[in-house]
Amino acid sequence: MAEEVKKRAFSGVQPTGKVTLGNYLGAIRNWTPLQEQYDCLFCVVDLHSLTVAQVPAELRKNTLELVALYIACGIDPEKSALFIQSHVHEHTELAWILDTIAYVGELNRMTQFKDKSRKHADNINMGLMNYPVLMASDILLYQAQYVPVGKDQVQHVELTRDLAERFNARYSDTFVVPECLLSKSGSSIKSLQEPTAKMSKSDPNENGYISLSDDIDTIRRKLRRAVTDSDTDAHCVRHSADKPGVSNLLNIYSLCSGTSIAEAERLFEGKGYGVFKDAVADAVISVLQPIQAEQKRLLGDKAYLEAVLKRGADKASCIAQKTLAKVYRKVGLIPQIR
Ligand code: ATP
Ligand code: LTN
Repeated sequence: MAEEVKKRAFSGVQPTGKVTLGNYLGAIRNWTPLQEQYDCLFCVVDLHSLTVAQVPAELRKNTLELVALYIACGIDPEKSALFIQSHVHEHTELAWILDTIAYVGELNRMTQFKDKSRKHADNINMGLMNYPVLMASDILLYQAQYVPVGKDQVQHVELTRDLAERFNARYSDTFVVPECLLSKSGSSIKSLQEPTAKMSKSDPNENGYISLSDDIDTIRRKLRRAVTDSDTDAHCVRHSADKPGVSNLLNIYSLCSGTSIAEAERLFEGKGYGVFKDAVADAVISVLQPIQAEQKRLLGDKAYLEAVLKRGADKASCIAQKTLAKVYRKVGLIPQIR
């Protein structure tokens, strides 16, 4: 009997700074269940990180820590390909071809490019502008149908779709046109200090985010300090648009404890923000503690991590080579005789 061909899913996180609870609840956590259904590739996108200035030794450390974190969060290297983007050179090669069909105007309009240009006004480099094209290359190289990401990446996936369709129209059907997979409540976790902005690992205010490596005391302190809303019913734990701070905490509580928002509202009725924030901290700690312990254990076993990365890159390369060869042929490049 012919083996059923599984659809593919691809995603990645940059090894910059500290991975946040937003990255976990919005992206990484949602990857694990996909492994049962799809042929998954999960990548540490180190080349993307270079678009903002990095300290080389820190980048190396962050990259390995992120690999260990993926596994600690439930990515199973037996089921999914786990690899580092720079280990598969086809990513940058395909990005060049896609560059030739991407318009400066559309890249200029990308929200993340505009945000990062504002934040790093002294370093608005070509890589920063090209970032979404490299991301499109990551996805299209593997003919991935699904891309599980947080809300802030939807625009980039839409550009990826546009590039795939443009290439297919110009050179005949080549790429699978991918779709975003968004989790319902985790797709946009907000800053603890500014609950209308997303929780971001590059936030200069460390109290705005919970890092996956924060210890118990830090997690409690940050959640106690979280901005709640100053309204008349100041102690009413309720999810609503006029209470962005409390709603964000309720979201986090619900995702970490498995309790529905409505149930949580009932649970904390009349209890006040202090009790509620402590309960959110307990829920977050119960999720993060086992992940931290497992990540630490894995980082002590470099040989295992290296073997995982080698296997992951070998599997990814096999697929990437096929797609790139097809693309080179379609655009009219002559294959090298070997
Ligand atoms: P930076 O702050 O440097 O822009 P980041 O925190 O956005 O980084 P990325 O590596 O760019 O982190 O994102 C990794 C994944 O995490 C993406 O899928 C992104 O959509 C998701 N993500 C990031 N922040 C959040 C958030 N606050 N809520 C939900 N998902 C998020
Ligand atoms: N831009 C993404 C990271 C990223 C990515 C990808 C996500 C790079 N390449 C491919 C999904 C698929 C971000 O989260 N900032």
